[in-house]
Amino acid sequence: MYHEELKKFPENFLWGAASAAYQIEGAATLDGKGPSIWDEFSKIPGKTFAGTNGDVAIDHYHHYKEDVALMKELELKTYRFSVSWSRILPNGSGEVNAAGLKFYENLIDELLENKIEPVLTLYHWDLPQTLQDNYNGWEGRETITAFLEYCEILFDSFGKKVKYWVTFNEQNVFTSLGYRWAGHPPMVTNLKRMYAANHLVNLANARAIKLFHQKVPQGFIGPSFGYGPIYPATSNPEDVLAAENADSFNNRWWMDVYCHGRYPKFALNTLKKFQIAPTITAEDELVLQDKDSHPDFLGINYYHGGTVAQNRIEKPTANQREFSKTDPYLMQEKDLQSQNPETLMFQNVENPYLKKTDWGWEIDPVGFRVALRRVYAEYNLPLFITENGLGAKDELTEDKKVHDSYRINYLQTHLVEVQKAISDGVDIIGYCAWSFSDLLSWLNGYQKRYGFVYVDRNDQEEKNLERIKKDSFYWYQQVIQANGIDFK
Ligand code: BGP
Repeated sequence: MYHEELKKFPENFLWGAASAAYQIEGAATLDGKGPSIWDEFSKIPGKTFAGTNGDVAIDHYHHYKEDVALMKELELKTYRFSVSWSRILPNGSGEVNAAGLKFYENLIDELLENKIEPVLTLYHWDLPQTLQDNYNGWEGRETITAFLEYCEILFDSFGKKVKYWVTFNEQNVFTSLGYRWAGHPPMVTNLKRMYAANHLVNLANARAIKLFHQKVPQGFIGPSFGYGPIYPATSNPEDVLAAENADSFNNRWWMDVYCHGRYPKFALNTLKKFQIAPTITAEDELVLQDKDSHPDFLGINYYHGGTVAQNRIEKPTANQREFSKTDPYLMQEKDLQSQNPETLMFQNVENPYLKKTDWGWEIDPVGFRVALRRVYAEYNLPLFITENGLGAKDELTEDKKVHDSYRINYLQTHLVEVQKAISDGVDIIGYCAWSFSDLLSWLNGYQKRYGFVYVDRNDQEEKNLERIKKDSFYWYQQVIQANGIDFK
C-alpha cells in the first residue's frame, strides 16, 4: 500500500524501552530472594558466553533511582520491566518475601512519580528453582497453580498502579530453547516434552488472564510473543505451501491458542502422527476457549522472520520422488523423525535479500510491517511492540562517548515501517525498544549491547557500572519529543 503522506503516530503513543529482571537486577541472593533456574543454569560451565551470569548484572537493584532518572531525561512515556518470581516467592509458592515486593513497589512509584507508565511482565524466563526441582517446572501442573498464586499477589499489590501487564515473554522461545534445543534451562532435548510443557504454559497464560480480568478490570493484559513473518523462498506454489506450514508451526501454534483458544489443525495433525502432540483434556479446551482468558492486546517482540522452501518429501517430479527414497530424513527411525516433524512441512533457507547483524540475525525492517499487518489482520487486537532492537559491540571512546549510528539507523528504519503499518490501519499502542540500558544477553554475555545507555562493565569485570548516554539516547529523545521520526 502506498501512502503519499504517512499518518502521524497517535497522540498518546507509548514510546518506551524494555528490560528483564535477570538481565539487569543483580542482587541474586539479597533480601530474601530465592534462586531461579537461570541462577543455577548460568553457573554450569560452558552454558553461557564466557561464563557470564546475572549475579550482579548491571546492579539495577541498587541503581534503580538513577536508572529511572535517566528514563525521565530520555522522556520515556513507558518502561517495560519484569518481576523476578523468586524475589516475591523465594520457593515459587508459599511464603511471601515482603522485601521483594517492596523493591517493585519502590520502582513502580518512582516510575509513576516521573510520569512513566509501567508495563509489568510477569514471567521473563526466571522460574523459581524450587518449582523446577519439585514439579519438573512447566512439566508439572502444580507450577500452574503456583503461577496463579504469584500472579494474584502481584495483581492485588499493583493492580491499582500498573495498567499494562504482560503474562509470558516469548513463550515460543523459552519452551523451544528449554525443552527442545537445551540451550536454556531445563536443558531438555525432547519434542514431546516440549509440547507438553508448552501446553501447560498455555493453560497458565489463559488462567492468569482470566484472573486478571476479575481482579484488575480496568487494566490491560496480553502475552509478548516473539513473532517472525515467514516468506516462501520462491513463487513456486510448493514453497508458498511450505510458508503456510511454517507459519502454523512457528507462529499460529501460539497465537491461535492465545486468541482463538485452539491449536492450528494442520500442525496438530502432524504432531499427532508422530505421537508427540500434547494431551489436551476437555477441561483444558474449556480453559483455552473461555473468552475471558483471551488477551486485551498482543505484545510483539520483533527481531527477524524466516524464509522457507518446500519440504523434502513432497516432491512432484519423478526425479525428486526417486531422491526421496534416499532422503536421510526418511531413512531415519520413526522416533528420530519425530524429533524434526516439521521436515515434513518445510525447510529453512537463507534469504539472499537480507543483511545480518554481527550475531547472524537478519535485518528486515519491511518484515516488521509485514508482521504487524499479518498479526493485526488475523487477531484484530491492539498491538504493543514490546521489543525491537539491535545487539552490537559498542565502543566507549576516551571522552566517554558511544557513537552508535548503526543502532540509530536500525531503529529509524524499523520505526519507518511501524509508521507505515499505522498508516495502513494497524492499531499500535506503543513501542518499547530493546533495551533501555545495556544488560546481560542470556547467552551472549555483556559484549552484545542493546541499550540507549551504556553500562561500563564487561564480561570479566563489573568495573564501576557507570551509566553513559549513547548517541542513540539523544536521537531517541528527539523521536519522543517530536512524537515521531520526521524531525531534522
Ligand atoms: C528476546 C528476549 C530478551 C532479549 C532479546 C535479545 O528474545 O526476550 O530478553 O534477550 O531477545 O536477545 P539476545 O540477548 O540473545 O541478543
